Amino acid sequence: TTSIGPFTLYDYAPTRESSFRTEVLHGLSQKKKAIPCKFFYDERGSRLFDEICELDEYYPTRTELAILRTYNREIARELGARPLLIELGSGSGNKTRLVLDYLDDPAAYVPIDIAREHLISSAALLLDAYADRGLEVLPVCADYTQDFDIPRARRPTQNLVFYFPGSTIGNLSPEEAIRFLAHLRSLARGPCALLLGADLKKDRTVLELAYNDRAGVTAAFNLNVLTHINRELGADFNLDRFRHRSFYNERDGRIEMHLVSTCSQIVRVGDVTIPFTEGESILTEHSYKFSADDMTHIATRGGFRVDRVWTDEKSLFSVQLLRS
Ligand code: AVI
Repeated sequence: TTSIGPFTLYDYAPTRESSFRTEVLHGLSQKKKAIPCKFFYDERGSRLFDEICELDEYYPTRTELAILRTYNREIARELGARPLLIELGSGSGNKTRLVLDYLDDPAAYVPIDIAREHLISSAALLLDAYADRGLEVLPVCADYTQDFDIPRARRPTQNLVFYFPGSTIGNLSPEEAIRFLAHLRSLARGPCALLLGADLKKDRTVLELAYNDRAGVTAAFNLNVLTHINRELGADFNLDRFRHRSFYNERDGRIEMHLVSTCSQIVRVGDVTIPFTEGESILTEHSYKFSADDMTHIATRGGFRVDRVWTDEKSLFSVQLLRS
């Protein structure tokens, strides 16, 4: 742990550079090239993602917020007394207050994020906002899919609630999602709840528009991963020679985002050369969409059951409460 301002920071973050390079080169050397979607989020990528969340076409953020606003009291009641709220990938924390505000005497708030500066600054804002209620804030800098310990709150509690909004669970494969749920159970070392945002299956035109917005923000977000790699890994991707493509893969129930090479070309990443044929693509993201059955299946195999589901009028998005 290190002391930063008012916080004792629990720090489990790996040295980023080495894993970035290894994972990118591994992905680009596969027969079907891929880049893990977590590398979208450099500073510009995070800003572009925030812009995506404001787009007319991108319904998930807006809809999730509306569901939380409508059902916050009911959700809080379900979460019970003195919960320890552990947010996975807390980011800017704008979905945090909608839940925190209504909780019955929260024991503490534990934001977990890999982006250290972002984590500290949003934790400080939160600490300030809840100063009158004396909320304890215990930030943990970690990749939440990896191992870390849940810090002990000053006020002991048995009521552990993980909070994972935004349908980020959709960016994991079903197998990864199941392993992730099992991982949460082992972190909790006892019964726990998971408040989860999950995007729902729906008409493909609505889905495809959300990932192909007219203003081209999603395209810029997708292409930015190459700029990130150029800068950090000494690569020479030419952004004019790749184009954004995303579509709904009905069979697998997921949006796929790709970067398609518009010509045959050779790209260097440091001292490694990567050949591309014309039309060859790099898979940059999966975004799974869920039916009630999909979620039940994943929950059950991960050692949880679906206890409650809240949704909007059009059934675009859902907030689900899982219990172990
Ligand atoms: C972060 N994640 C849930 C977003 C999604 O919809 O899968 C990322 C995103 N990709 C393109 N637009 C938004």
